[in-house]
Amino acid sequence: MSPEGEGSKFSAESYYTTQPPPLSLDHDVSLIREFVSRQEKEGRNVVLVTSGGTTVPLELNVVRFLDNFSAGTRGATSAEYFLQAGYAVIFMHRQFSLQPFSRHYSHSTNPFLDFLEIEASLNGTASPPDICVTHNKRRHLLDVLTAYKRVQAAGTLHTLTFVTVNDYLWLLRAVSHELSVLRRKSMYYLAAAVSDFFLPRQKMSEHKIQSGKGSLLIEMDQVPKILRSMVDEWTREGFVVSFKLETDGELIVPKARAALERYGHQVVIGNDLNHRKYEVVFVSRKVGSLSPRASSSEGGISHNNTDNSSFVESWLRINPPASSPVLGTDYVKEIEEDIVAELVGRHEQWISAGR
Ligand code: 9Z3
Repeated sequence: MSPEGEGSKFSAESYYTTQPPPLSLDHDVSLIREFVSRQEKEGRNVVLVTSGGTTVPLELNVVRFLDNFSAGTRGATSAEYFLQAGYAVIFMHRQFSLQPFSRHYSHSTNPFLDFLEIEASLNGTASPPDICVTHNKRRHLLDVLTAYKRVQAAGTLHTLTFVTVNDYLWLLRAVSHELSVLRRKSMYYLAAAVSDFFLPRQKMSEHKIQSGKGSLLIEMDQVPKILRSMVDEWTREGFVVSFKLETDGELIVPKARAALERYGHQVVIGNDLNHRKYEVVFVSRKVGSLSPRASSSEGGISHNNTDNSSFVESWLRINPPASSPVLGTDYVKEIEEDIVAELVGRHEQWISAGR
């Protein structure tokens, strides 16, 4: 989402020394610590999934803010597939964006009142009418509910919320520190759509910006590129996967390569805003081509590998559904199933390479 060019005024370090942490940070961190330590004892790999958009408030007493399109589908869907693959998941998402399991019944796609029925009470009995699930929706609901209950019983999902880009940046650093004790057994799956621009606390108007002056001019600062600190300082050999979103398809691969070059992490998944549900590209270093931290592994997707010196691209595609999916009838393929399967394989190789 970012334009290339001049460096940001804020380095990661100066950002954290000048912008205030969210009030709930310490509490959130203590819960994460407990979660990570339990998963470590139980021998699980843990993935941090970030999901949804971030807001940029324009006032301290916030009336207006800048936002973006992300609904959190990618993150919520991927979290389910990671859980299915045996991972423990820290699901760090934008408040009110989609969540694993409940996403199947969001108010816009499948409003839950539409698949519940009232069963009339039997003749002659005084009992109140009962509720049941519409017949052709039962199979799907049962599958979702079974997976949800299994995850609850195993205690493998921990959710955290953010709203502003500031909340996001503070949480990301703190969670990364906590997760770094797992070293190679940790994965970072950065699917949230993070604003590239923000208004530093020091430049914000305390009260609602008044409209009396006519037009409004606001100059925002660039959000610091925290991936470098994340790779070099916050995580210790964790497997880091970032996403690159573009609206011009031609830019995806060059931008993804540039990000790998700059930050030295393991994988960039490139996607186009309008095709993101059916097509993504994995960009990584070729085996033997060393990143600043270590060598990364090459994946096994078999679609058009295009070489450019030290990078390899692997396209992943699924067929768009012929029409809108109807809940409870046909199985609908989700690209996240294949994204996660591919990453789980690469992460296994990453873990083995460290032994
Ligand atoms: C993505 O590219 C995600 O795949 C989407 C998912 C946000 C497109 P939805 O939530 O959409 O399912 O509606 N996320 C990362 C986007 C981003 O901001 N990346 C930054 C960039 O491209 C770098 S980390 O510069």
